[in-house]
Amino acid sequence: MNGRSISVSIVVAVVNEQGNVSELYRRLRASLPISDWELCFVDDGSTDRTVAEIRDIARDDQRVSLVQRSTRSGTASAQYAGFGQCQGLVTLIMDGDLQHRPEEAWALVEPCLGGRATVSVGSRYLDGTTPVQRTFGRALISRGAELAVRLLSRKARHLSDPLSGFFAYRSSVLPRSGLEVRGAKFLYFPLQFAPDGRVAQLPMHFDERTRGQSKILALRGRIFTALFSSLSSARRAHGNFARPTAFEPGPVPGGFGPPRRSGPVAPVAPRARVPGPVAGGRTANSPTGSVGSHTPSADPRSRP
Ligand SMILES: Nc1nc2c(ncn2[C@@H]2O[C@H](COP(=O)(O)OP(=O)(O)OP(=O)(O)O)[C@@H](O)[C@H]2O)c(=O)[nH]1
Ligand SMILES: [Mg+2]
Repeated sequence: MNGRSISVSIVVAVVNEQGNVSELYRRLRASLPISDWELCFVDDGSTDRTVAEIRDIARDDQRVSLVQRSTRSGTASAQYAGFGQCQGLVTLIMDGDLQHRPEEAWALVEPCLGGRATVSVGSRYLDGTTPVQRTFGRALISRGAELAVRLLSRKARHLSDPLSGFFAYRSSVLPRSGLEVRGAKFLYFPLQFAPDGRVAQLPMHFDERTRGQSKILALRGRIFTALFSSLSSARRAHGNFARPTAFEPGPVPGGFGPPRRSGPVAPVAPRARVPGPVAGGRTANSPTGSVGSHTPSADPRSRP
């Protein structure tokens, strides 16, 4: 982005997501209320038209970039590789299959950009979300995985959706290189590094995939190994790196609430409205909010 200051970097790991990447870009561009963002796709050897589509987008919009890796090395390491190429004050991680709504991206970014949270996590299980449709087997695996993560991670214990792949964090919380990132969930890295009480949760919709195929299904029994691998590498990384010294503002109003299956977790004040209409006639922050109100004086873009 040639030395321009960037508020938000959006990192999207993809494998064989043709059609989805173009629509994701279009919807993000239509819904983000700022223009100083960048979008980085990290592709691990797609065999369809995904890479060609991303190249077409990047040719027309310099804010879009592509990191190409030759082998499938897992979502978490792809997301960390993308983060390493980005410069934004806040980083947003989302999937490239449109199960995360681009129109809801800003709602996750805003608490971090406003300095009220270090990490903000999208949850599929708070009020205002659509129920996640799962087959019995898939639901059982998900609940087992959630339980395992809660038992093993003090940091993830209070999240209503500890397997979320839709989250934002202040980029200063993590080093941009040097961490060994493994497994399927990158969330545990910013979470591990974030000071206690600085994590917000927000309800997010989770849509059905309409194009391409789920890659997580191919993991089957290895999903647990992939999760433990992420958790243990995040814990090790945190132990090996000094706490970031970059600016971290005061506590998040409300911070964590207890884990709940319904209802907003943390208090409380209505979320700041995002200006402008977005695709499909929705507003970007249609679900109810769960973090405190915005402090106008804290303009993050003026911070170091
Ligand atoms: N770069 C990269 N991207 C991946 C890899 N595995 C999955 N992805 C991408 O990560 C995102 C999530 O993958 P999905 O297969 O949809 O997994 P999921 O959303 O956790 O699971 P579902 O609920 O079944 O969709 C998608 O954008 C995939 O294309 C990988 O090894 N490398
Ligand atoms: Mg998916």
